Amino acid sequence: MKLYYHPVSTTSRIAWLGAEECGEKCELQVIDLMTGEHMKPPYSDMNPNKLVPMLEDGDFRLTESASILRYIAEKCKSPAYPTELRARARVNEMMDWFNSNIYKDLAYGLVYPQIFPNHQRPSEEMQKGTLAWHKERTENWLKILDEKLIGPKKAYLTGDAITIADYQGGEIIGLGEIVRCNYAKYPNITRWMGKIKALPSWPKVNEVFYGFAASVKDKPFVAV
Ligand SMILES: N[C@@H](CCC(=O)N[C@@H](CS)C(=O)NCC(=O)O)C(=O)O
Repeated sequence: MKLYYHPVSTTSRIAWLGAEECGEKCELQVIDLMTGEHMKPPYSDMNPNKLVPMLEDGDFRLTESASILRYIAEKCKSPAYPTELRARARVNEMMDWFNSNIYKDLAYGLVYPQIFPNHQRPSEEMQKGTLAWHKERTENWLKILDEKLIGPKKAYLTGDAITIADYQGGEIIGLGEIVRCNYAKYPNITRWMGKIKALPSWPKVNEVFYGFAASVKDKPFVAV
Protein backbone atom coordinates (compact mmCIF):
# COMPACT_ATOMS: atom_id res chain seq x y z
CA MET A 1 0.00 0.00 0.00
CA LYS A 2 1.14 3.54 -0.67
CA LEU A 3 0.24 6.56 1.44
CA TYR A 4 0.35 10.00 -0.14
CA TYR A 5 0.86 12.34 2.78
CA HIS A 6 2.60 15.32 4.32
CA PRO A 7 4.34 14.86 7.68
CA VAL A 8 2.98 18.10 9.19
CA SER A 9 -0.62 17.35 8.15
CA THR A 10 -2.71 16.06 11.06
CA THR A 11 -4.95 13.92 8.88
CA SER A 12 -1.88 12.37 7.23
CA ARG A 13 -0.39 11.56 10.61
CA ILE A 14 -3.65 9.91 11.68
CA ALA A 15 -3.46 7.52 8.72
CA TRP A 16 0.28 6.94 9.11
CA LEU A 17 0.08 6.31 12.87
CA GLY A 18 -2.73 3.82 12.25
CA ALA A 19 -0.71 2.01 9.58
CA GLU A 20 2.40 1.83 11.77
CA GLU A 21 0.53 0.68 14.87
CA CYS A 22 -1.37 -1.95 12.87
CA GLY A 23 1.98 -3.26 11.62
CA GLU A 24 1.41 -2.18 8.01
CA LYS A 25 4.52 -0.66 6.49
CA CYS A 26 3.06 1.59 3.80
CA GLU A 27 5.24 3.06 1.11
CA LEU A 28 5.23 6.79 1.83
CA GLN A 29 5.02 9.44 -0.85
CA VAL A 30 5.30 13.06 0.31
CA ILE A 31 2.95 15.51 -1.38
CA ASP A 32 4.46 18.89 -0.66
CA LEU A 33 1.66 21.10 0.65
CA MET A 34 4.14 23.96 1.04
CA THR A 35 4.80 24.15 -2.72
CA GLY A 36 1.18 23.37 -3.67
CA GLU A 37 1.97 19.97 -5.15
CA HIS A 38 -1.50 18.80 -4.06
CA MET A 39 -3.16 21.47 -6.23
CA LYS A 40 -1.60 20.30 -9.51
CA PRO A 41 -1.57 17.19 -11.69
CA PRO A 42 -0.74 14.41 -11.30
CA TYR A 43 -1.94 14.50 -7.66
CA SER A 44 -5.03 16.65 -8.29
CA ASP A 45 -6.11 14.20 -11.02
CA MET A 46 -5.86 11.31 -8.57
CA ASN A 47 -7.53 13.20 -5.73
CA PRO A 48 -9.85 15.99 -6.89
CA ASN A 49 -10.27 17.13 -3.28
CA LYS A 50 -6.64 18.34 -3.51
CA LEU A 51 -6.05 17.25 0.07
CA VAL A 52 -3.83 14.72 1.81
CA PRO A 53 -3.83 11.91 2.78
CA MET A 54 -4.73 9.43 0.06
CA LEU A 55 -4.13 5.70 0.15
CA GLU A 56 -3.40 3.56 -2.88
CA ASP A 57 -3.79 -0.20 -2.66
CA GLY A 58 -3.20 -1.59 -6.13
CA ASP A 59 -5.79 0.03 -8.40
CA PHE A 60 -7.90 1.12 -5.42
CA ARG A 61 -7.61 4.70 -4.16
CA LEU A 62 -9.11 5.96 -0.94
CA THR A 63 -9.32 9.44 0.57
CA GLU A 64 -10.50 10.62 4.02
CA SER A 65 -8.19 9.85 6.93
CA ALA A 66 -10.87 8.12 9.02
CA SER A 67 -11.81 5.83 6.12
CA ILE A 68 -8.14 5.10 5.44
CA LEU A 69 -7.61 4.25 9.11
CA ARG A 70 -10.58 1.86 9.06
CA TYR A 71 -9.47 0.28 5.77
CA ILE A 72 -5.94 -0.41 6.97
CA ALA A 73 -7.13 -1.77 10.33
CA GLU A 74 -9.69 -3.99 8.61
CA LYS A 75 -7.16 -5.23 6.08
CA CYS A 76 -4.67 -6.06 8.84
CA LYS A 77 -7.42 -7.55 11.02
CA SER A 78 -6.19 -5.28 13.77
CA PRO A 79 -7.71 -5.77 17.24
CA ALA A 80 -7.69 -1.96 17.41
CA TYR A 81 -10.81 -2.08 15.21
CA PRO A 82 -13.00 -4.62 17.02
CA THR A 83 -15.46 -6.64 14.98
CA GLU A 84 -18.16 -7.11 17.62
CA LEU A 85 -21.14 -4.99 16.56
CA ARG A 86 -21.44 -2.66 19.53
CA ALA A 87 -17.72 -2.40 20.23
CA ARG A 88 -17.20 -1.34 16.62
CA ALA A 89 -20.13 1.10 16.82
CA ARG A 90 -18.44 2.79 19.81
CA VAL A 91 -15.18 3.16 17.86
CA ASN A 92 -17.05 4.65 14.89
CA GLU A 93 -19.00 6.92 17.23
CA MET A 94 -15.80 8.35 18.69
CA MET A 95 -14.22 8.78 15.26
CA ASP A 96 -17.28 10.68 14.05
CA TRP A 97 -17.24 12.74 17.24
CA PHE A 98 -13.64 13.83 16.68
CA ASN A 99 -14.13 14.56 13.01
CA SER A 100 -17.46 16.37 13.20
CA ASN A 101 -17.09 18.18 16.50
CA ILE A 102 -13.72 19.07 17.96
CA TYR A 103 -11.63 18.85 14.76
CA LYS A 104 -13.46 21.66 13.02
CA ASP A 105 -13.23 24.02 16.01
CA LEU A 106 -9.72 23.15 17.20
CA ALA A 107 -8.08 22.71 13.79
CA TYR A 108 -9.98 24.85 11.31
CA GLY A 109 -11.18 27.48 13.80
CA LEU A 110 -8.27 27.90 16.21
CA VAL A 111 -5.01 26.40 14.89
CA TYR A 112 -5.04 26.72 11.10
CA PRO A 113 -5.99 30.44 10.95
CA GLN A 114 -2.90 31.10 13.08
CA ILE A 115 -0.36 28.88 11.35
CA PHE A 116 -1.39 28.72 7.69
CA PRO A 117 -1.41 32.06 5.85
CA ASN A 118 -4.19 30.85 3.52
CA HIS A 119 -6.46 30.21 6.52
CA GLN A 120 -5.88 33.63 8.08
CA ARG A 121 -9.01 35.81 8.05
CA PRO A 122 -8.93 38.94 5.84
CA SER A 123 -9.08 41.49 8.67
CA GLU A 124 -7.68 41.66 12.20
CA GLU A 125 -11.19 41.97 13.59
CA MET A 126 -12.40 38.87 11.75
CA GLN A 127 -9.32 36.93 12.81
CA LYS A 128 -9.84 37.91 16.45
CA GLY A 129 -13.54 37.04 16.33
CA THR A 130 -12.87 33.68 14.65
CA LEU A 131 -10.26 32.69 17.21
CA ALA A 132 -12.40 33.75 20.18
CA TRP A 133 -15.45 31.90 18.85
CA HIS A 134 -13.62 28.64 18.14
CA LYS A 135 -11.54 28.80 21.31
CA GLU A 136 -14.75 28.81 23.34
CA ARG A 137 -16.21 25.96 21.27
CA THR A 138 -12.97 23.97 21.60
CA GLU A 139 -13.02 24.42 25.39
CA ASN A 140 -16.57 23.11 25.45
CA TRP A 141 -15.57 19.94 23.51
CA LEU A 142 -12.47 19.45 25.66
CA LYS A 143 -14.57 19.57 28.82
CA ILE A 144 -16.96 16.96 27.41
CA LEU A 145 -14.05 14.80 26.26
CA ASP A 146 -12.34 15.07 29.63
CA GLU A 147 -15.28 14.63 31.96
CA LYS A 148 -17.75 12.51 30.03
CA LEU A 149 -16.14 10.67 27.13
CA ILE A 150 -12.88 9.64 28.81
CA GLY A 151 -13.72 10.31 32.44
CA PRO A 152 -11.64 9.21 35.44
CA LYS A 153 -11.96 5.45 34.94
CA LYS A 154 -11.27 4.69 31.30
CA ALA A 155 -7.78 4.08 29.93
CA TYR A 156 -8.84 4.72 26.33
CA LEU A 157 -11.74 6.33 24.52
CA THR A 158 -13.93 3.25 24.38
CA GLY A 159 -12.68 1.34 27.43
CA ASP A 160 -9.61 -0.61 28.52
CA ALA A 161 -8.27 -1.39 25.06
CA ILE A 162 -6.74 0.98 22.57
CA THR A 163 -8.59 1.42 19.27
CA ILE A 164 -8.12 3.31 16.03
CA ALA A 165 -10.30 6.08 17.52
CA ASP A 166 -7.45 6.72 19.99
CA TYR A 167 -4.96 7.03 17.13
CA GLN A 168 -7.19 9.58 15.43
CA GLY A 169 -8.15 11.45 18.61
CA GLY A 170 -4.56 11.57 19.88
CA GLU A 171 -3.32 13.23 16.71
CA ILE A 172 -6.18 15.74 16.70
CA ILE A 173 -5.67 16.76 20.34
CA GLY A 174 -1.89 16.77 19.79
CA LEU A 175 -2.34 19.34 17.02
CA GLY A 176 -3.23 21.95 19.68
CA GLU A 177 0.34 21.78 20.98
CA ILE A 178 1.54 23.79 18.00
CA VAL A 179 -0.25 26.89 19.34
CA ARG A 180 0.76 25.80 22.86
CA CYS A 181 -2.64 24.65 24.10
CA ASN A 182 -2.36 23.81 27.78
CA TYR A 183 -4.30 20.65 28.51
CA ALA A 184 -3.20 20.49 32.18
CA LYS A 185 -6.65 21.55 33.30
CA TYR A 186 -8.09 18.43 31.66
CA PRO A 187 -6.61 15.62 33.80
CA ASN A 188 -8.26 12.74 31.98
CA ILE A 189 -7.21 14.04 28.58
CA THR A 190 -3.67 14.54 29.90
CA ARG A 191 -3.52 10.98 31.28
CA TRP A 192 -4.94 9.54 28.04
CA MET A 193 -2.58 11.59 25.83
CA GLY A 194 0.34 10.23 27.89
CA LYS A 195 -0.65 6.73 26.80
CA ILE A 196 -1.05 7.71 23.15
CA LYS A 197 2.33 9.43 23.11
CA ALA A 198 3.90 6.27 24.53
CA LEU A 199 2.91 4.33 21.39
CA PRO A 200 6.03 2.94 19.71
CA SER A 201 5.52 4.80 16.43
CA TRP A 202 4.42 8.15 17.92
CA PRO A 203 7.93 9.76 17.91
CA LYS A 204 8.64 8.81 14.29
CA VAL A 205 5.23 9.84 12.94
CA ASN A 206 5.26 13.16 14.79
CA GLU A 207 8.92 14.13 14.46
CA VAL A 208 8.48 16.66 11.63
CA PHE A 209 5.36 18.10 13.27
CA TYR A 210 7.30 18.73 16.49
CA GLY A 211 10.07 20.35 14.44
CA PHE A 212 7.49 22.66 12.91
CA ALA A 213 6.09 23.44 16.38
CA ALA A 214 9.61 24.28 17.61
CA SER A 215 10.05 26.70 14.72
CA VAL A 216 7.05 28.77 15.89
CA LYS A 217 7.68 28.44 19.62
CA ASP A 218 8.24 32.19 20.13
CA LYS A 219 5.26 33.32 18.06
CA PRO A 220 2.32 34.58 20.14
CA PHE A 221 -0.81 32.46 19.73
CA VAL A 222 -4.36 32.35 21.01
CA ALA A 223 -4.80 28.93 22.66
CA VAL A 224 -6.93 27.10 25.21
N1 LIG B 1 -11.51 15.21 5.71
C1 LIG B 1 -10.17 15.09 5.19
C2 LIG B 1 -9.43 16.37 5.45
C3 LIG B 1 -8.04 16.35 4.83
C4 LIG B 1 -7.31 17.67 5.05
O1 LIG B 1 -7.91 18.66 5.51
N2 LIG B 1 -6.02 17.68 4.70
C5 LIG B 1 -5.23 18.90 4.82
C6 LIG B 1 -3.98 18.64 5.64
S1 LIG B 1 -4.36 18.24 7.32
C7 LIG B 1 -4.78 19.36 3.44
O2 LIG B 1 -4.48 18.55 2.59
N3 LIG B 1 -4.74 20.68 3.24
C8 LIG B 1 -4.28 21.27 2.01
C9 LIG B 1 -4.90 22.62 1.78
O3 LIG B 1 -5.77 23.04 2.58
O4 LIG B 1 -4.51 23.25 0.79
C10 LIG B 1 -9.47 13.88 5.86
O5 LIG B 1 -9.79 13.59 7.02
O6 LIG B 1 -8.63 13.25 5.23
